Amino acid sequence: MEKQGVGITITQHILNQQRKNPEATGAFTTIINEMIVAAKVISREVNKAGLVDILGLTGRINIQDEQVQKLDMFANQVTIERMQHIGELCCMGSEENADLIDIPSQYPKGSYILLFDPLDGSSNIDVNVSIGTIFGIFKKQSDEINIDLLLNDVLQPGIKQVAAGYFIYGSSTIMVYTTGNGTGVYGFTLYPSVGEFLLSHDNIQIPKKGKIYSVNEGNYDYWDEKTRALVDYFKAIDKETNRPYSSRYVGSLVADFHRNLLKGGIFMYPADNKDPKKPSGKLRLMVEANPLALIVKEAGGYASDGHGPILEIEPTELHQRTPLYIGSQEDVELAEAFIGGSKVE
Ligand code: FDP
Repeated sequence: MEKQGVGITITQHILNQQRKNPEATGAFTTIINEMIVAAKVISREVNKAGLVDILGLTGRINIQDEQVQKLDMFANQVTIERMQHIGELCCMGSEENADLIDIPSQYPKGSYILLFDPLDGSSNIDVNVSIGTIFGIFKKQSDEINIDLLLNDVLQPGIKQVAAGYFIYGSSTIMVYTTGNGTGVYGFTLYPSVGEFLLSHDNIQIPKKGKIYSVNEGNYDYWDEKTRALVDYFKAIDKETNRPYSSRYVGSLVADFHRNLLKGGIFMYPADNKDPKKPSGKLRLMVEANPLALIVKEAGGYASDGHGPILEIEPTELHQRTPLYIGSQEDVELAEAFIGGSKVE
């Protein structure tokens, strides 16, 4: 008989996953459901951004020394407001806030930590290119409740994330998530007519080797020789190794990552000497690299800082940056060989 329903909704999917884990308490379902509400609100604002006076800069500079755009602030505020009341979080960390965000005293606290980048790729807001929200969830390790003392619980290596995901606000709104531990990666598309995220990408697997490299090549002269040699390698003609690769770079991490996750290839934001304050490149470990690293690992790919797995980095600061090489396993291992110096062309 033909299916009359709308397909598998995200809530149905999470509940099914939860039932497979006898220890699951339902906390995760609550967290994800509320993230979805926040994302739907952000998606609505992104879609109407061209119509109202919400585009453009606020004139404020954020903790990362970058200009904050109005929609970034909106997305940050919506996420904090939606997530603070659910009773499952002990604190949050956002790319937009210098310090950890406490849960107001009128709400109960839980044992999970939510780290997020509310609007990644924000320099693309004004030009209708896809942007997104990235998030990772950790479980608190101690019994601490004082916000000033919770940082140690937050600074866990990415491999300890209990879940990670992202939303893309593009030609359609998509959510991709994993709960780690071999449970797989799933993608859902928001169907505006029913207002639900429906399963559209079941058990995503990234090809072992791709044909795309994604990097801001305008930084070429700021890179060291090993990084330049790697990019030169991808561009060189060689039939046997299927080169040259194609270059694709939107400049929105979520959008570039999502394309390569589905098609294969490598995204990189290498270390550079452009700004002495950011010797490890531009991307943040806790709110960008770690969540995407867990997703790519679950999809059969790999994420490295050029020397070893992103997921094993022991963080020392909430806003620390890291070089990032992420995507198809063989391509990222090749990048490591170049950056580590064992491969020279
Ligand atoms: P944005 O500054 O527009 O928010 O992390 C931020 C980020 O975008 C990533 O989404 C993107 O991959 C990268 O920076 C783009 O940086 P470049 O402009 O230096 O290429």
